[in-house]
Amino acid sequence: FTDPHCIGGRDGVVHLFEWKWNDIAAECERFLGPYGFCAVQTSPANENRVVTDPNRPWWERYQPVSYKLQTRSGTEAEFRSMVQKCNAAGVRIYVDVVINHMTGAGGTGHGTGGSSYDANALQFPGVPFGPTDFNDGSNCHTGDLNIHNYNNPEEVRNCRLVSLLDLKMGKDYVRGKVADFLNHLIDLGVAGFRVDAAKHMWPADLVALFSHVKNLPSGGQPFVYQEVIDQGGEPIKGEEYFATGRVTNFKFGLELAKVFRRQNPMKFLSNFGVGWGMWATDKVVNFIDNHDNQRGHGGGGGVLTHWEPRPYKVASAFMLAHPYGFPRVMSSYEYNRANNYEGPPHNADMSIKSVTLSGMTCTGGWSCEHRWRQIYNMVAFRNMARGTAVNNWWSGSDYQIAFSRGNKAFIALNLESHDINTNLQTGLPAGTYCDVISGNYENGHCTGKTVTVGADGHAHIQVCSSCDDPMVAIHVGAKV
Ligand code: LM2
Ligand code: CA
Repeated sequence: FTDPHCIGGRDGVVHLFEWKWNDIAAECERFLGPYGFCAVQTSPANENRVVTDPNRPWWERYQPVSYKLQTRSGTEAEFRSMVQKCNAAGVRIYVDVVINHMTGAGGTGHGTGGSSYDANALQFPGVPFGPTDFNDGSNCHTGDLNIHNYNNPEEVRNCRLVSLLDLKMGKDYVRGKVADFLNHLIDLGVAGFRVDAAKHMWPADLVALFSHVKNLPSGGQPFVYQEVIDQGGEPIKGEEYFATGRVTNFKFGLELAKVFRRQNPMKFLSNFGVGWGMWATDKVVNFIDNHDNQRGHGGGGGVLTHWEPRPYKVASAFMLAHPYGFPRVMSSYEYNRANNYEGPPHNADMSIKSVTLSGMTCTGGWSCEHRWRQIYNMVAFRNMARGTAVNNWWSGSDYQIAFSRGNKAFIALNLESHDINTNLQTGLPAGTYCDVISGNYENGHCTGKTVTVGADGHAHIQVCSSCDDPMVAIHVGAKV
């Protein structure tokens, strides 16, 4: 479950949060394929509760009503067509699957696919699930059935997360329905799953569930990465979930936020990864921020986000330049930060607005961090450097570092108040290279600065200190 099934030497997934299936299909063909992204993480694809108070928040998609593939992102036919087009463009699709629970307790209504639900009587006829398919007072002992104490693993797994009706994943019937849903997605061409709220399910139940999930048509188990918020200090540990795939590495973004906010010297990154007490490289999915913690939900706060573009770009460039783990790039939309429930850009009828473009940049409220040059060019850098280690580590002072990836790529980063202005070993063959931070490499030409590497691999490296993007990155795929 740990193989991301990337095609053609690609690496890394972008979370196109709340995008419509048709827009993702277009993005795979016009951008993600050509620019070397391995995969897209979609928002949940199955029917969810229509929440109107507040009006259509992003988090309604974390309240399933059935496993019908009908949401504000589109229909099953649109989903199927997206997967086909993305696969044809060499881009994999991973779906965010919400399988720990159904809607919040209380209330009745309809889902985005027209199925009814009764959260008072625990009835979800669209599946169907009924009262005996949910955990209750027999195995959750908190009285109100909600989770209060994260130091009690039994409570965290058998009781309700923020009142969400908790599925009895220990029951064959429930597992069967969830396995059917996952197998249906695989039949449609999906290559992997982000398992929502994995911490709230028993690892053994996930092993039993995934024993019923089929292999991909192209061979091998689907890629599985499990949302386990383990920032230390609680009894539930991410490593309990390794039997069914990778785990989302929450320490990664917290540690890099401290470094790139200048609260912990950048030069200490020389042994970043396992050396910092994090899990093995093939057990993690790394990210600077995600859709939850960028708005203070899910372990929230403290991380860098697109709202702080300068350190965010430097942190993202480091994530993509460094070989540790499988990286996930967040692609956000703008919202009123005082109303962190706000859903994606929408039309008057609350349907999701299509993503619009002006040149390379997204418009209409879509932030599209994955289309920021300093980020997408580092995806190409990472692909070029695949299979190489960190070499030629240099640190000039606390907040100035540089390193190469074998003889394929080289990066220098500067958060001091003085420039880097020195001769460094780049590890690269002699030649003139395009700095892919300040410009693009197009048809053999560079629209930004260039760096000239001599026969001995050395180059004069100049990295500004007070500029917008205090870094320089070169690789063998962008030689002038
Ligand atoms: C996740 N990962 O493990 C998701 O990344 C996260 O976004 C989900 O919570 C969570 N697990 C459950 O799937 C979000 C959001 C919550 C929201 C839930 C359900 O962070 O705030 O809860 O989705 O929509 C909302 C209300 C909450 C209410 C609950 C049930 O904010 O106040 O609880 O619905 O009605 C009474
Ligand atoms: Ca549970």
